Amino acid sequence: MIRSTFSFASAFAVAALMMQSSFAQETKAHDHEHAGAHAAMPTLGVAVIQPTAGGKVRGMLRLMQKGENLQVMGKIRNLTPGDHGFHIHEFGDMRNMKDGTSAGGHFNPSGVPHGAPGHGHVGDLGNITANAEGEATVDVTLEHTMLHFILGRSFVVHAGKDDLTSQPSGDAGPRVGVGIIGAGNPEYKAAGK
Ligand SMILES: [Cu+2]
Ligand SMILES: [Zn+2]
Repeated sequence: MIRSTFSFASAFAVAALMMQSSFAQETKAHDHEHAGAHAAMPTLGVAVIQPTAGGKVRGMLRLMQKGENLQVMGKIRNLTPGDHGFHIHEFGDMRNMKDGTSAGGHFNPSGVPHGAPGHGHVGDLGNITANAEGEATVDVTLEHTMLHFILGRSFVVHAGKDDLTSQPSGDAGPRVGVGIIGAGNPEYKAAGK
């Protein structure tokens, strides 16, 4: 009886030790996961705008995180003079550059109707305006937007003007330029490339 109690107790002690050791291992693995999650969020982004089939629209946009706001700056060339709808579309997918439709619709995580910047889709950036030479200068600030929220999505420039009203996308016409929003290489920042 005593002997059997003793062996029960030692079996229990061994089991407790094993549990402790596996707990220690789990804790270690958990710490490791957290180290990855604490990697720095990107603060610089870039989007190289490329033309859909038959077009010549090209550009380069740089994104800079400034606190909780995100600034988008750059130039887009070879546009027709005037206003062009300019949006963040849901997918950074350029597999169909015949018409750019693989980029999906406007980025709209909150499921609201299309509208003017700040009043519609998160991706509704309104219009950019090309001068007589077909060049548009972009300088927009997205308030309360973190770069990682739109990283891997895309900018799309349209042939026509976004009327900021028509559903589901402002009647802005065909997609003439698409660029995937990627993490920017900081070495290119100073050079203004
Ligand atoms: Cu669009
Ligand atoms: Zn929209």
